[in-house]
Amino acid sequence: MRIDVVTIFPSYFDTLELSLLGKARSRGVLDVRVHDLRDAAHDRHRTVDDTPAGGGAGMVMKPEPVWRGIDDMRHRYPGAHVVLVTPQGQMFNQSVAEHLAQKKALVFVCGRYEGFDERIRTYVDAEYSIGDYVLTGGELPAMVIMDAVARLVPGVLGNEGSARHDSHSDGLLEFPHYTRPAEFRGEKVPEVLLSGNHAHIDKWRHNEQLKRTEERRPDLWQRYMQQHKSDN
Ligand code: 9D3
Repeated sequence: MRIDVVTIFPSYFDTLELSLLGKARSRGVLDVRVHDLRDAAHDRHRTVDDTPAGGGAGMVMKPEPVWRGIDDMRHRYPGAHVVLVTPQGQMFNQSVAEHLAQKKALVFVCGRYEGFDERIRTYVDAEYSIGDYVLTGGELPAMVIMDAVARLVPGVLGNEGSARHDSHSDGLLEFPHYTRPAEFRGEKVPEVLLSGNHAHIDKWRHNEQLKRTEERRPDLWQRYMQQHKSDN
């Protein structure tokens, strides 16, 4: 998979080398390139922002450099899926991650200031937010999305099985995990997990998933119950 990022803070992305993305990059499974949006600004001061039309506080990302940045990416990768990262976007979640993981080339355009000039939305394929809280820019959200997407790309994770067993991929939270010692400060590992009876263990884990999801995530629980109405 090829991922391009357009940002006015390229150095934010230096830490990618340390993550699983770094390993995937060194193995050649993933090719991530970060571009400075200011390179697409053609004035002497490399201006990427301007005052809001109609007045008001803050600054707005100018359309020309952002458009040039996107256009440049589209020329290099004609099939690229261009994503604008903004608080107004569709909520990013695991199904979006699975959708994006099918793409051969992704471009993330990160915003700063109050946001993009509205006219730039004509030139992108999708727009995502990572949640209802206020951050300072789109860089961290782009990294969050990249991490969630990249680990679904075959060959990125060492263990190909673990991506498929995610909580959220079946719509339930994970069952509780334990390791040695069998007793820690008076708390025992549930006996069933030491029994060696795998049918029994699977049943226990699924039941724990259901209990935990009902208790902590009524929203997920409702959806799961809707989808599994006729199961028994
Ligand atoms: C006070 C009005 N704000 C809109 C909610 C302005 C504003 C706040 C923060 C405009 C841009 C930003 C920077 N945030 C992002 O670019 C961003 C973001 C976020 O803040 N939260 C969750 N997901 C995302 S994706 C991009």
